Parts: sequence; C-alpha cells; structure tokens
Amino acid sequence: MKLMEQTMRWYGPNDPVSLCDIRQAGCTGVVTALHHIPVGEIWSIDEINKRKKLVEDAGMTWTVIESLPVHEDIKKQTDNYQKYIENYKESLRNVAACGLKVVTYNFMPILDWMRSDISFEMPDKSKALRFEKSAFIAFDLFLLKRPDAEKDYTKEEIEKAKQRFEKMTDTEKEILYRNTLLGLPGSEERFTEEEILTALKTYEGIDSKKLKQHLFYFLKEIVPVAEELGLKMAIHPDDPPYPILGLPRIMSTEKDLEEMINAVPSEANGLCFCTGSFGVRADNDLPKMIQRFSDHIHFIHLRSTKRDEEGNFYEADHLAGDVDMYEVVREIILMMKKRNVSIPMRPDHGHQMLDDLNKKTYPGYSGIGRLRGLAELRGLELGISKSLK
Ligand code: DNO
Repeated sequence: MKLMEQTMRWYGPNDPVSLCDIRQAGCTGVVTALHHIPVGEIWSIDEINKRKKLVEDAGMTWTVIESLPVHEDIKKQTDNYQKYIENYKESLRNVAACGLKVVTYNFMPILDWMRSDISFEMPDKSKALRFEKSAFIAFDLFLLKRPDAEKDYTKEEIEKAKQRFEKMTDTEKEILYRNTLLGLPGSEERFTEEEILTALKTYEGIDSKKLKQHLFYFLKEIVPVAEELGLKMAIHPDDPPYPILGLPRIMSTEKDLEEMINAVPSEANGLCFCTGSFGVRADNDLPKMIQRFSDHIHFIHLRSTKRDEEGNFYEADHLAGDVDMYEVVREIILMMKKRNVSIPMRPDHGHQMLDDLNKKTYPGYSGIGRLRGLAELRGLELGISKSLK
C-alpha cells in the first residue's frame, strides 16, 4: 500500500529552518515557491532551476509549488488581467519544463490566511496560532475603522468586541494590528492601514457570485494548459473558511468545491485538501469530502483546529482538536490505493516549542512543532495502512 509523500514547506534561502532540518525531520519532498518574484511576473526556467538545484543538492525533491500566486487583477478582472493570465500560463509552461508536477494557488481576495494571535499560549507553554472573533471584530471596527464594517456584525458581537477592545493595552492593540495584517506568507511585508483600506475599496461590487465567475474564467483559461503539460492545479481553501473584512470567500465548503469542479471538469482542476482550513467549519464533513473529490486531490495539508461556540478557534496538536485525523488519514490511504498514487502531504503549521520558543521563524512554520506533527502523522498513517492490509 502506498504511503503519502512526506514533505515540509520551505520559504527559501532566508528561511531559518534549513533544508537539512527538513531532511532530518524525515522528508523526501520539499514544498516551496519563488517568493522573491513579484506576483504576476513570469517564473523563468532559470530561477526555477536554481531553486530546484538547492533542494536536490540537499537530497530531496521539489514536489509541490506552494504557491504560484494569482494576481489581484485576475481576481477582480480589472486592468491587466488578460496579460497576467498569459503570464501565468507561461510560468506553468516553465515549471512543467523543469519537471514539476503540482501547483498550489489560492483565490482569496487581498489577504491569504488570517489569525488574530500568533502566540497563543497552550497549557504546556508551547505557542499556537489563534483566531479570536471579538479581537478580530475589534480590529475591524476600532483599529482599521473599515467604512460600514458594523453592518457585518450583530449588536452582541459589536458589544463584545467593544468590551474586548477597552481591556486591551496599547501594546496588545499594536500586536493585534500587526498580526491581522501580516499579509503574504513568505514575506515580512505587512499592509499599512491605508493600503488595506484602498485595496478593500477595489473590491466594491465584487460579491461571491462575481468572484466565482472570475475564478471559473481563470480556470477555463489555465486548466487546458495544465492538462496539456501534465500539471495538476491545487486550489487552497479559504482560511478561515468564511468572508472576512467584507470580502467574499468562495472556496470554503463542499458545495464550493463541487461548483468549481463542475465549471471545468478535469483532473488537472484539483485541490490542496487542507484539513485545518475546511475543518474550522462544523458543516464540512472531511472524510466524505475526500471520498467525493478523490480524483481531484493532489496535495494534502494535515492540521487540526479546535473551535468553540463563539466562533473562535486555535490550532490544536495535529492529532487533537476537531479534525478526526484517524478517519481523515484512513480515507486518504483508501483514496491513494484506489488511484494507485502517493500524494504529497505536509504537516501544516506546528506549535512553537522547545528551542524554537527563542527563535524567530515564520508564524506557524517553526521546525520542531512541524517535526512533531509529521512524526505523529506518519506513525498514524503507517499504523492504519498496516491494519488495512
Ligand atoms: C498557510 C498556507 C497558505 C497557503 C496558500 C496557498 O499556512 O497554507 O498560505 O500556502 O493559501 O496559496
């Protein structure tokens, strides 16, 4: 029985977690991207090969691109979106020419994943990422002061956010502000208040229906190219899986996935099955979704969150939290058996712990916490796969 390919994300030569660390964690594959190339520009064969060589010299394979980012013009269908789609196709041709096979991307407007707290202390004193609803609403209403933001919340939510905000010290407010506008993963860049408000304004008139149309248009353009090149596209779900800051989010549920696949039916039109993102919603039945979309799953992020009734969640240990990791991994093993493939998986995020508590790494991407996650997941997978024989 085939096992998942063990990988970890590497942010490139500036990542404090080295390729050697990743290999020692037990990985054979590396997930990386050319973060230094501005979004929308073509990835040249030269640049791709340079990164590939670094990974191969460390004794591993560049298994998945995460991410080949989609330019905002494409999401909004404004200005130069046709040119950016052509650039995207050119990048796909180049990555295929270098022997890469899986390309992850997302279609979240402006911001990628978002948390309000990047050092939430767990009972064992390790640190986790957390999304706290009242703090986030306080940020939106009282720090960002987004016009008309109060329309998106109930009276009770606003009252709670107010109380939460009044209790915050200036330092806490500053940290909340920085965390929330962390911006693009892989860069140290953060949005200023003005930049984010201006960017949000450009989405006026784009609701979820429209954003979906834009996604489907993009897919109709690029999926045939990917198909021809033997590439698999893997969309990453929204994180958190619901609208934020008045922006539409369109890849949050089983229905969203179904519509996306029906819009452009092809195995090349696939997804990165992120249990941490989908798992935040109690209405997402993860094992069922794996069964249902099995032919389209080309990459897997394994992570678990723990939610409460108020809509807060934190990132739990990989085998704890709300995701039934046993059922998820079992379904994945059955899916790989049916398709006779080994799908790359990475332990998504990890707690900051042990020596990493004194190190500065990308939030969620410290070495030791991910190593722990990977070790637990790998053991779980081996155990299940042996018992299924
Ligand atoms: C967060 C990641 C995401 C993911 C992108 C893919 O930790 O899973 O940033 O890489 O959404 O485009």
